[in-house]
Amino acid sequence: MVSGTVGTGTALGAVVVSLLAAPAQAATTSAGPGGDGTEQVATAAAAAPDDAGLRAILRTARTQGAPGAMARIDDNGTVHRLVEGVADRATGRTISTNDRFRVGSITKTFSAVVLLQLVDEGKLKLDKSVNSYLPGLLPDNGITVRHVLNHKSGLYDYTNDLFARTVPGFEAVRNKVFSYRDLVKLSLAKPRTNAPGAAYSYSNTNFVVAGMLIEKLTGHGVATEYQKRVFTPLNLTETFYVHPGTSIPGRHVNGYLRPDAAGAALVNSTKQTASWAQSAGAIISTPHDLDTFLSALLRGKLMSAAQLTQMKKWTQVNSTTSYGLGLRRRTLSCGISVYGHTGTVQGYYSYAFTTKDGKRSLTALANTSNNTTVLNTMYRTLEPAFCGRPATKAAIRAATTGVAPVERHEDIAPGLVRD
Ligand code: REY
Repeated sequence: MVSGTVGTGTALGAVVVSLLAAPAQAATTSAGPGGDGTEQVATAAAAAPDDAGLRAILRTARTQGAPGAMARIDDNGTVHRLVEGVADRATGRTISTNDRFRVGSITKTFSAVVLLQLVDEGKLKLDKSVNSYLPGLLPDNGITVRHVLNHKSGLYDYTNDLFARTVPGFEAVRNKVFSYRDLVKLSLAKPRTNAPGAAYSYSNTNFVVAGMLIEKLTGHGVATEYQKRVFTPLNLTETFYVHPGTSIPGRHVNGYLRPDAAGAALVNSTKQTASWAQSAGAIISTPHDLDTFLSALLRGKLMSAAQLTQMKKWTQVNSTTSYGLGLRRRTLSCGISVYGHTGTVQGYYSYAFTTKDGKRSLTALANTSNNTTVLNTMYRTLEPAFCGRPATKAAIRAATTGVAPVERHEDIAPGLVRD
């Protein structure tokens, strides 16, 4: 079943209406009106979201093994909701964009926001050693808070080993409660990937350290700080941090983990402590709340302009992706850059991104994981959401049939992704 677009059409005005005839327009830079050579960014000349293209991608994700897939776009007051398939295989209940789900590493953006607020309050300095706040925690005083937030610490990602075998790895931790120190210890048992600051290497360990910093500097667990600093001020009533609870409160999407063995039945992975992830990946939310969160972040509502500038100091990850501080930037085929994060927890692949001005946001979810094909399909939701209808027939074919070039999911360390 598929729900239609809700809302009153584009709110972007006459300029955009004329652009719709020529899809996939990017924001452009042009000379100032007085011909004085002043550079001005033209007002949001983004093409309208391509609902049909988005729907086709969600359908593809289903044919590739996701029981359900959904997307919500909040476009300057106009809401687009698209759903395909089921939230629950046992009952057959259709997935809904109002359903809650595990957001995985989108949690990292929340953790970074809390730490940058603490910088604003003068309680933390980005370029100070982590060990100056948590004495003796790390083996190298050269690892700074910034290195942790931009994945340049060199701290090994302990999840590589925990989930080397997908279902046994998951079953071994699904009811386990780890302390942050347990997780750091697992990481430090392995050689570091690089010297502090020398290279980008995505690692959950970094955001476990971020959680420890939050706890140390505030005297509270991360649940309290997320609630006080982000969930409550933005009225994110559908967003939760229940660790070490195992259930998703209220109406939610079930997660279905794909085993490594070809053809084996999906494993219902909805219930788990997510203790292996905590401040790196244990938040539960909805598309509405994630869109609201990212929009507020990019509009500068969650920290000072100075800290948002720090958050947007980019390290190039690959040709289309850069990483800031707990924030990812993707540049799309139409030239638009979008800001947000991706997330993977057992049974859930999620994408949440917004435009530079926070005016258009997308959250997309498929309720399976350990399925690289589905992951790459979901990656393609960004194009119809932010670039609009593809300009050529070849691009339309690519968007709907899965022949577009796929990239490795850069959030997961190399050993983890299996086809
Ligand atoms: C952990 C493994 C993924 C997931 C991870 N997630 O690090 C963080 C993120 C929080 O980036 C699991 N894969 C899967 C395997 C592969 O078990 N053997 O796909 O569900 O969101």
